[in-house]
Amino acid sequence: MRKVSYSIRTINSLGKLLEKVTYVQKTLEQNKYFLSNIERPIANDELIFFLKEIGTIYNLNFPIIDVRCNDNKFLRGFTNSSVSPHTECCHESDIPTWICLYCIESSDHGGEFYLIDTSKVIKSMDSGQIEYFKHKKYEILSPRSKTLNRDTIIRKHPLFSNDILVYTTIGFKSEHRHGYSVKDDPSREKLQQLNEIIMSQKKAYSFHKWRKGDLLIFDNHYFMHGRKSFKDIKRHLKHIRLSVENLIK
Ligand SMILES: O=C(O)CCC(=O)C(=O)O
Ligand SMILES: [Fe+2]
Repeated sequence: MRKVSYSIRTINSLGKLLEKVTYVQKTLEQNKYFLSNIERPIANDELIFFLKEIGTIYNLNFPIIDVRCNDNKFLRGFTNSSVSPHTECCHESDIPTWICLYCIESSDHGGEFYLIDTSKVIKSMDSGQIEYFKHKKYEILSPRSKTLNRDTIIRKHPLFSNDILVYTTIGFKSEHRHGYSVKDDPSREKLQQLNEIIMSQKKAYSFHKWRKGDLLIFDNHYFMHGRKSFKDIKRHLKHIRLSVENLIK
C-alpha cells in the first residue's frame, strides 16, 4: 500500500491561507488531503469562516467538536486510548465529505494520527471479497446504538466515482455497541477478514505526529483514519465536519 507522505507547509496566519483557498481546494482534489501548520493561533469563528470557503458545515448546531480527554468514556475519541481505523459517521446515510482537524495542543508521547487509502485496501482484496462487499448491505449501529443506515461497504466515491470503502473497525469486538451488528451473522467471518486486511497493512501506514497549529483536512470517503494511544491528557484537537454542497457548482 502506498504510504501517505505528510508534507507540511508552514503558513503564518489563517489570513494567508484564506488567500490560497483555490490552492487548498486543488490540493484536496488531487491528494485527497491538505496539511499545513499555521503559526498564529486560530479562533473558532475564524476556523469556521475559513472552512465555509471549502464546504458546508455538516452540523450547524455543533460545528466544532473538541477532541480531548473528558468524562465521556463512552466514545474512545474522548479518552487517551487508540482509535482504530474508521470512516467518520459511517453509520449516517449522508456521511461528511471532508473532516478538518486542527491541533490546539499535542501529546508528548504517542497520539500519532494516520490515514488509510481505502482504494489501496480494495486493491489488496481478492475479487470474491470485492464482489461480496459491493453487494452485501450492512446495518451499522451509531455510537448510540441506533441503526441509521444500510448500505454496502464498497461504494462509489460521490465526487470521483471510483470505488472506496466506507467502514469502521471500531466496536467490532464489543458486539452491539457501535459498528457492525453481526453477532450471529455468518458474514461476521467476512468482516473479520476485512479487519485483518486493514490491520495487516498497519506497517504501511504513515503516522503523523501532531504539532500545535497543524491544520489537516482530508477526504472522508477516500481515507479511513485512526490514532495511536497517548499518555497525557493535554492533547486537544478541534474537529469539524464538512459536506459537499459548495463543491457542486
Ligand atoms: O485524535 C485523533 O487524532 C483523531 C480522532 C478521530 O478519530 C477524530 O477526531 O475523528
Ligand atoms: Fe474519527
